[in-house]
Amino acid sequence: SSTTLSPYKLEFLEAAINGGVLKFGSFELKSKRISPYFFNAGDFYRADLLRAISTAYAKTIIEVNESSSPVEFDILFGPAYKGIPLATSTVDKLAELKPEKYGSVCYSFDRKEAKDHGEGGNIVGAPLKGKRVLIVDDVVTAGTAKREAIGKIRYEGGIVVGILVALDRMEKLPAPNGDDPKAPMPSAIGEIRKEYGIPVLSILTLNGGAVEGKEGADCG
Ligand code: OMP
Repeated sequence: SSTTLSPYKLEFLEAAINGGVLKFGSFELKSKRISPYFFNAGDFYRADLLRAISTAYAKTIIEVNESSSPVEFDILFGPAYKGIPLATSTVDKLAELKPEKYGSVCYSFDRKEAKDHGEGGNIVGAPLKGKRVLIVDDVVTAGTAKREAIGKIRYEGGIVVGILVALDRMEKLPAPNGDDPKAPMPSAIGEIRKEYGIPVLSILTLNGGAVEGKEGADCG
């Protein structure tokens, strides 16, 4: 296919590859499937890389909210641990790019372990009760981590309005044990959309076949 990426998406892709965040080779996924690439959001630890990803998330949000199907939210939620710097840096970038619209959006994230002393609670940052929450995270493979985050947010009284990931890996759910591993399975992101009735947005969509180069070069 021949698609044109907008400049901010291209800059993000270049930063991810040059910074070693998006690696090519042979990697075992959480689902046990072997993939020709792996995207590790924990590797955006250098200032320029963090800036590249927060800019790409922020611009994706701005673009969606200027489209005919906006995803309005009060709080950007980054599931611990990798989601924490993603959510905090992205609200900062949103306020920089469009202060009149995003100057008062908030961030929050969950604790991995419940705290039973001090201020208590399982959430750090903005209280979720009654607020519209957009989850920001790395990738979706099976959707397990996203389901867990949705559960935690709803438990605190938050309203999950969508999920924003960096990379849509276009993963299919693994075939159940004993089934033909080649049987057609629904997409992991599609299942989340259906199950929760929320949009799942991504900066980039990466198709395994295309990355392996099986489709050949584009002409023209
Ligand atoms: P789900 O939310 O269950 O789909 O889990 C996705 C998780 O897979 C991520 O949060 C990572 O721990 C891991 N992962 C990546 O980070 N990058 C990839 O490219 C692929 C995976 C993976 O193992 O599938």
